[in-house]
Amino acid sequence: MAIAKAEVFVTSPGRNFVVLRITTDDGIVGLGDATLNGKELVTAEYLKSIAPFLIGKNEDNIEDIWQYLYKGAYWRRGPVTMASISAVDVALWDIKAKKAGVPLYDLLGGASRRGLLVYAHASGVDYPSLYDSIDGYLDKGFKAVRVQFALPGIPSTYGVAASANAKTGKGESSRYDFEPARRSQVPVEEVWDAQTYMTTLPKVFENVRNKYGDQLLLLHDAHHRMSPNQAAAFAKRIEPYNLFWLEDCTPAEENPNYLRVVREHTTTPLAIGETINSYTDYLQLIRENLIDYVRSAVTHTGGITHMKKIMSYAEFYGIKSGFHGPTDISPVGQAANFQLDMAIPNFGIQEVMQYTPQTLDVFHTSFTLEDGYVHLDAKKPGLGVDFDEKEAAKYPYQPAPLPVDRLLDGTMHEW
Ligand code: EZ4
Ligand code: CO
Repeated sequence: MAIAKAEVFVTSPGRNFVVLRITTDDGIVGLGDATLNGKELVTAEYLKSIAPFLIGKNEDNIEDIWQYLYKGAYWRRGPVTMASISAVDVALWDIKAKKAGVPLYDLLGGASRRGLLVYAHASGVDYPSLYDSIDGYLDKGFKAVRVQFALPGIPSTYGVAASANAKTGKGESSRYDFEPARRSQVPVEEVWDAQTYMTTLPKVFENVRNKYGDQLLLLHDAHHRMSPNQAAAFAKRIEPYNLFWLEDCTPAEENPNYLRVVREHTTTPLAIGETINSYTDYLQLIRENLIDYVRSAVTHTGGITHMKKIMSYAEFYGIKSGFHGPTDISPVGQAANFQLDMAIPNFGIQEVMQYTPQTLDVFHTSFTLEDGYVHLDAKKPGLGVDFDEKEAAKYPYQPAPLPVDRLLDGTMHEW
């Protein structure tokens, strides 16, 4: 009853992923995901540095190992540390559930729902391509879509699929090819203009609402691009279009009080947290009801152990989950999101994107998507994902930093 091996893999089947594989002395294998987009070699190195600490420890004592890695690090928190701790934590939960012969959510209190409401990424460079993209998801049964739209006069806009193929939103071509980081040594530079954005997007939501009616759940990601006051004005302006949420309307990671400004002016629901990685950053946001949805990924936030605590705290404030689930989280990490989603009472919605076929050759998943809901295989013990080491070795790491952003005059801005 001890951890015998902790191995780290970096693989790039379309984009880079960091996999931790823990093996017990009786041969049970658990998987964790430490992918941190653009910084994959850093978390891989962190995991290699703590791997020796794990050997010989009782794999059952997940909370103690978590505290050992968190308090024991001395240099607490931060994305690299928390993503690395998460990989260990998720791998240990995977092992515990496999030993019990149950899906992981069973150990977290059991299933609280039949399936997980998910949303997909629709986008367009113009109205025909946006409607094509939305129609593609509706044809597949999705009930919720995130809508992003290209800004006139701006060469590329966050969240808008870049290739002609991805414009259609149908079949294979629905793959959102903007996110797979553009592989280069140095970041791509993009341009941002809030004035253009704030005048373009309300019209887009109006048109989408008019075309698709009231039932479509409509989400949008502002990606930290507005000042607190701009965000307040924008969120107020789009109220008539009844968004499910407005994500990252302002970089409140810098100061949670930014959201107070927004809250004072609007009832548009607010989601934040994909760059937040610990409870300390959530305390004020939750206690003061400054948000409606917690947006962190399990993999970036210390794993299931830590995220479950954050969601329990959020529960007492009427705040729900909307875990980050882009393709820069591996299927292992996405499975960790799904397992926690199944168990918590305050589940809201789950983000999903289409993985490349190569990714699905490396990671064998067992979840299915039907009628806008993800279903987990109740017969599959643990996370429900297997890792093919040989297949992974075919795809060596390639540098792929995230883009950076500048205003029209060249000033650096949040991406
Ligand atoms: O920019 O995952 O809501 N989703 C997002 C993502 C993030 C990337 C960063 O790694 O904002 O597209
Ligand atoms: Co986002």
